[in-house]
Amino acid sequence: MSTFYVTTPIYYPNGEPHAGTAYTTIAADVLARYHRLKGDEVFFLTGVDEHAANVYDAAKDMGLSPQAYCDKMAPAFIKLWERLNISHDIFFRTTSDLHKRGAQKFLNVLYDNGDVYKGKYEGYYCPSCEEFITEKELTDEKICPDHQLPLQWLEEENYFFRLSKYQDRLLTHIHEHPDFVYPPARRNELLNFLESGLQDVSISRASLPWGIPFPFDPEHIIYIWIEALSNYMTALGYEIESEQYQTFWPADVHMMGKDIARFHALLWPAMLMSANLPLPKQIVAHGWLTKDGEALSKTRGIFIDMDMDITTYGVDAFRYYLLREFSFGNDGDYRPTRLHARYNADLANDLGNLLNRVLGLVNKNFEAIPAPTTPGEFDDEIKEMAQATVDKLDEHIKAFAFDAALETIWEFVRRINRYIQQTQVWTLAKPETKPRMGTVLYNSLEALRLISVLISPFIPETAEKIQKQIGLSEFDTTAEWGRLPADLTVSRGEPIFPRVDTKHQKQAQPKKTAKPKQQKKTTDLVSFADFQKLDLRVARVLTAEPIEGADRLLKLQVDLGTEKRQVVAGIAEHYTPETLVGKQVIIVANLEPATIRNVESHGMILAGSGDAVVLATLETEMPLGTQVK
Ligand code: ME8
Repeated sequence: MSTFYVTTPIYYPNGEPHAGTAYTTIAADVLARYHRLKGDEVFFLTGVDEHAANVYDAAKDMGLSPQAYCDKMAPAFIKLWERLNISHDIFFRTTSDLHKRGAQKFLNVLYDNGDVYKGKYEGYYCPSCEEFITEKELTDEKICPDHQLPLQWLEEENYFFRLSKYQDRLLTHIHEHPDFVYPPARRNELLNFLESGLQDVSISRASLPWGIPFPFDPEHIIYIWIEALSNYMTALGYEIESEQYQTFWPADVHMMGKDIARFHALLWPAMLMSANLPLPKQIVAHGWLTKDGEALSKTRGIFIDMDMDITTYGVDAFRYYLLREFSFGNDGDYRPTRLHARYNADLANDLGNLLNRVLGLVNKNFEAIPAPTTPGEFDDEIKEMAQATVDKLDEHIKAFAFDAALETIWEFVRRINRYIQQTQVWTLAKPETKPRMGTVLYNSLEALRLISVLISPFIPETAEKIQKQIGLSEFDTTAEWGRLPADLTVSRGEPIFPRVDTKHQKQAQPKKTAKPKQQKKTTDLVSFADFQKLDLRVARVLTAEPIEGADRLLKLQVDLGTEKRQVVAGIAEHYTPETLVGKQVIIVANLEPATIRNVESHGMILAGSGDAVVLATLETEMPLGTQVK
């Protein structure tokens, strides 16, 4: 069996965990769950980095001992990971004895191999980065470039690690392993940094009150980054070379933000080279989450209110949004309005409504899931697309392209919505077409089962809900077509993404375009500005019914994504109400309301109008509310 070992950074517990730390941890969770799905033996580590100076200071501010402070903070992380459905195998703390003994052993090995020596160090130090600032980075103001906080001048006798000795080997390794650092832009940055020359690093701090003592000189404390990085091995049982350590080291993926890529891609591998140990396979550094374009900052009060968003939309919507919206290697600006829009369009509409419609039709027409006895048009295409989706997903996950992975799954979701339309399955209830109806519904449910498997690493709660509603008693993880038994009793189906009405909804509505300037008109031509006044939107017909005493009219309820409307349409001679339900249409959304035969109409549906009347629609389905230009 293949193994897969993935880690997050161990976070400083000098404050509560926040959306940035959640982002990394959710991404690592997706990898862990995906590999479990594929049958790999997975180990997923997260934890806290407790011996930091910032932790010591925070404890002092609270009047607690550093250990008591850490004991108080660790549960806050565990609680958030539980809420976010993180499936870690270990929550590791660096104040554990297992870590302390392992870190000391590691240092002894570096020392025995001749890579640790004593020297004098002086320089400007940033207590927040826990790092000396290089000459190149130093400004006249002596401010940390990352934290914008004053630097401290430090002078002391330290132990040093011979990092410079490994410069060439590191260069060779990165050149020979193009996938070692992801994304490529970060790799290039590191190569540039490496080529400009590495200096030895100080790895001890004299007489600090908080930390792990040097094994061969207890007056010194091990520099936090040295012991912190070693956690990835000490947690596995490096100290006694346990079976777990032998099974999982080296790590497959160290996941982190771009701020700490250099420690992981240069310092950590150099230490492992010194200890003659195998290097982690990939260092994956994602971009920075910002809020309204600004860096998150406790001091400046810029933060993402994930608690509110999770309470409003649910954990899965939060996980989905983070991974679907941003390209993983790049920075991404968090916007609740976008979360709202994705919730409505992708989750509630594309996926939630699909499940509801299919379950509704099965319940109405069959006792249990019908057998697929009657193949027909589009079936083979659907099956082929299912397999192609599984394959593409694998490629995207290997490339850490979580957004593309989700888009690939959603292309399949939308294809199944179209399959329902193309087969007009709701019209097939007559005895002669019922076997075909059963087959289309079976295929749609099997597609939904497969979709639930593919989304399970990203939104595990939803995946389980879908399978339960389909009637599966145990979660079926097979990503292959044709597994669904034909006799299951499906449930009535609660909406898996109930409509959310919040203040975001208003903000989520597309901005009205600025009032265009008046232009001179000719009698036959309409100016572009006039045309722009039309607000044309994609909508879906929810219900359709005749209007008493008006043979040509139908009363429709349509869904625009952000709101529902009643519209009267003169299409009754050309469409029966049943064939309209579920169809995507284009509506003029800013038409003055009118009362037609005592029925209010809030918009107009576009249709080709000649001898026949044919509804205008888009070539493929698009999110509800999309503007048509
Ligand atoms: O650096 N956007 O811990 P830390 C995205 N203890 N990710 C963010 C983020 C943001 N705005 N802010 C933080 C440390 N992160 C060390 C690690 S590992 C051996 C030691 C995430 O609490 C991102 O993963 O400062 C970043 O790398 C990490 O939190 C830094 O966490």
